[in-house]
Amino acid sequence: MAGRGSLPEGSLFLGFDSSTQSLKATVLNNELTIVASEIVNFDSDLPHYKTEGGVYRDPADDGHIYSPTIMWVEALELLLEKLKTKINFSEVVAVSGSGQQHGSVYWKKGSHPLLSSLDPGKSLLSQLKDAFSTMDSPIWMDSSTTKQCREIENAVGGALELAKLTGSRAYERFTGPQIRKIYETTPDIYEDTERISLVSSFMASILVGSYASIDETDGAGMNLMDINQRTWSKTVLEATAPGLEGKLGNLAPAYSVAGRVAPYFVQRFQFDKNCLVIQWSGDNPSSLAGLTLNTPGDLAISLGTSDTVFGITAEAKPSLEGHVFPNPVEPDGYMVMLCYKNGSLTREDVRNQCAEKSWDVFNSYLEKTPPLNGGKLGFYYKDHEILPPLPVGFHRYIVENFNDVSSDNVVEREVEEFDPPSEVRAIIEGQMLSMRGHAERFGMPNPPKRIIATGGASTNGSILKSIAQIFGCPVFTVQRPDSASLGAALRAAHGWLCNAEGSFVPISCLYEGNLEKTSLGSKLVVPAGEKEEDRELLKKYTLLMRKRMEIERRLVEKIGRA
Ligand code: ADP
Ligand code: XUL
Repeated sequence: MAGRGSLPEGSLFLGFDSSTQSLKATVLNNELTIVASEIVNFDSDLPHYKTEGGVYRDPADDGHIYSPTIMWVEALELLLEKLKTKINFSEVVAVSGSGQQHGSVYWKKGSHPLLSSLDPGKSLLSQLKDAFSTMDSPIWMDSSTTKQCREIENAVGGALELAKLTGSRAYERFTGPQIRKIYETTPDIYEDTERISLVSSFMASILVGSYASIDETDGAGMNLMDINQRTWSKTVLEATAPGLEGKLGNLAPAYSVAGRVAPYFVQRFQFDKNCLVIQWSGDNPSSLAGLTLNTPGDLAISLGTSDTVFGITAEAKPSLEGHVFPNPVEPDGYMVMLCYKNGSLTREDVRNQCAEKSWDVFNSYLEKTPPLNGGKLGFYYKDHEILPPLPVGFHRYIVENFNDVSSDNVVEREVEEFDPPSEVRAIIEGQMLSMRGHAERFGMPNPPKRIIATGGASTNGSILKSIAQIFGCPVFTVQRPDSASLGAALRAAHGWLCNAEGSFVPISCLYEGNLEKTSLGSKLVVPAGEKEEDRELLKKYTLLMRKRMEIERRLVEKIGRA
């Protein structure tokens, strides 16, 4: 067996990430080096579901966005099939995973016996297709529950009270409001549900062949968990739907064991029968683990389907903006996070409209336009935005006189359109200015000591350059942009070690003093500008950021979701 911090020779740790557009896997060996990775893209590998970006948009219900639950099951089978040509599953000693946060799955009454006696001679798909009380899983992109959000907030004494209790005010995508909508609009489905899983605990349930607990970190994305006690809050449960606690099961820390892998996977894929399944958690929390984010001055920016900004903190200080979740790799600390819906898909739209559907052209436009974009400020909401709560729409302004930093005369005028290169710069600068403004307002480090960028768009050096200029700090990346599945593999190792030691062990024990030799080390990609002209530029960005926050506030007052 392993001594403290060491993992058994020849062992593998498998991490999944069930995200919006794909299911990914990363495999680490006992030296924490990546030995394999694989992906199933929902649209292209499972075209029969006819999803776009992994989701369905309901034309009859504005903001209702969901995914077919069973697609995630089929994706898991396909990914395991692909992966078995690359690794020997019998060497895997622990598996974990991450899921897109907030999305939920509704197990039909009587499904547990089905789940716990899967026949290895048959596909998962054929056996689980009738196990759900609804085939549609609401996901994080959904914004159709504003009414339920207000109902829940009012029932507990207001938005701030709910934030203090659960770590966040009510958000449309959070699972509690989603459950309440199902209870209110389709009570028969609610009634017919014996267990509600998150995407994370759903996938863990399949792997252990029994209902897995919701982990405390992803559980904090439901508006149902007491953030200080890490137990379900009776007050909010009552405000959400009757009889809910029984449908949720227990909570568990993210580093605890969900169970041993089910016989189905032992017989069909030759997993070892002692292989542990460590609780799955959310994708952002798993990224936090994968980026080895453990310094309060560091900030992570994830540019995936959603854009998120997150960091760690010792104390929970929830407010009306942003989210507080338990740190997934520590028993006491917290992670703080901001989330944007208009991330990569909205950038892709602008790229397709203005830059010949090519990231190279997009980047050449970014490079040929000057920083600050001549004061052109854009707000691009292809989907109803989360932060700020604004509806679909593009808004463009030109800010004048901001070159004189001391001027009180900084005014903006609204315009219809920008030329294509300016549009490209405006969507990038706009998002980074918004992140900086909101991060400061939420009490995140200002300026950060460094930013670690991750997610699909973090491979884009031109975007990273803008981040460094706007935040005024160095930008780092890790070896691979899919830090969520990497983090899940690392969490699998962490959970395995905690289990072997019989008590909690800090995750840093796995890599301390050795990080650069593993696949987890980060590298500097854009240094902070140290010249006088860089400092001048930063001051101007600060001014533009304030202006942007002011325009945004007015937009929210005028057209925001109440
Ligand atoms: P998910 O949230 O599904 O895990 P990913 O982190 O895999 O998403 O990111 C996928 C996104 O990355 C795609 O939608 C794509 O727009 C974006 N992307 C990929 N390459 C680039 C690039 N060079 N520049 C900007 N964005 C990119
Ligand atoms: C976080 C959020 C998104 C999803 C995307 O609150 O809604 O980042 O986790 O997968």
